[in-house]
Amino acid sequence: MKRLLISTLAAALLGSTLSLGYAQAADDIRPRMIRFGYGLNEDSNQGRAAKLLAEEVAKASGGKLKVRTFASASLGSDDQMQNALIGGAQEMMVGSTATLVGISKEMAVWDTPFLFTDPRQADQVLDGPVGRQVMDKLEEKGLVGLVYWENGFRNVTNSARPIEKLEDFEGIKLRVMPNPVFIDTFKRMGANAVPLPFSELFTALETKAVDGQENPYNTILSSKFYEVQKYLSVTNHVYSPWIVTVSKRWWDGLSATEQSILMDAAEKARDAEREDTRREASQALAALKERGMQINEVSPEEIQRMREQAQPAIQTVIDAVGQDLFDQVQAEVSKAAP
Ligand code: 2Q2
Repeated sequence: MKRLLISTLAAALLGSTLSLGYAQAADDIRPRMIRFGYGLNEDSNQGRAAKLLAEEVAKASGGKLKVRTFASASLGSDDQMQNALIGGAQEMMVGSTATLVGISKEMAVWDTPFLFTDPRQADQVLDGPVGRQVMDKLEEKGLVGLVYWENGFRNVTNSARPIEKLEDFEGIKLRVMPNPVFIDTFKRMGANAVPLPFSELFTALETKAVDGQENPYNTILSSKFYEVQKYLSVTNHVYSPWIVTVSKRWWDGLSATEQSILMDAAEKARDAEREDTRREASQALAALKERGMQINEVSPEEIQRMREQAQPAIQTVIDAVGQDLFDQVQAEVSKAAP
């Protein structure tokens, strides 16, 4: 009996040693250092969510998985980090979906001007099947998308004049994300659209290399654009998602347990981040006014004119993502109508 027990134990031990030799046991957690980069500073909605994600991962892994956060593009711009993930030199990041279109063209579907009218509508579509489908396209390019976070509705700031009507864009040197749809949209509005990575934006505004930019209230506040921009014009011309991505090369070597710890933490951080972002956005206009910005709401009639002017840029989206995906997203948006 005893001998039988011993030999069974020995066989079990041998079995597990052998299988460990080939692949990591599915429920294993190994000590790992995970570099998580992002572009905004620590004291931003992006920074707070990154910190929360790191805390959740530490908690769930008993401290074995250590997410080390790198703020302010200290690991590089969105583009540079994406390539580091693909090559396996960095594990994790959060950045704009709009900066991913050079790698995965389907991401451009979120660049459709005026696609969403309400953040909850965006949540439904992004977290639903079509959002997942677009995200899953990243895998063939060496990235794994975990979740979408909220960057938010974008608004225009500049140092030349308030944008009250379409014609006010004329000749404004406007920094845009390096993204064909954004470039096209703002050229059509009459602006001189200059693509630049976010990490170069503050300096470009400060030195007047560009006159303006467009980003959600939260970023205008946390990146202190109010120090170098006078006018904020409420256009809400597009809803910008952020996306948490990991290196596929690295992800494929994780155990199922490690993967689910990271996924759960990314989701928890997403829910908290969206709340935080919406709360902050609701108070941001007052805060920006206090800091000296001159704010104007663009009238619905002028928004309509801008919308019509931007309409042909939608063809740029369709050319990138295909009519099928474009239509599918439109259908999901109407289903999710607020
Ligand atoms: O204008 C931008 O580039 C921003 O909207 C994004 O927030 C920026 O790309 C961040 O993703 C930087 O990490």
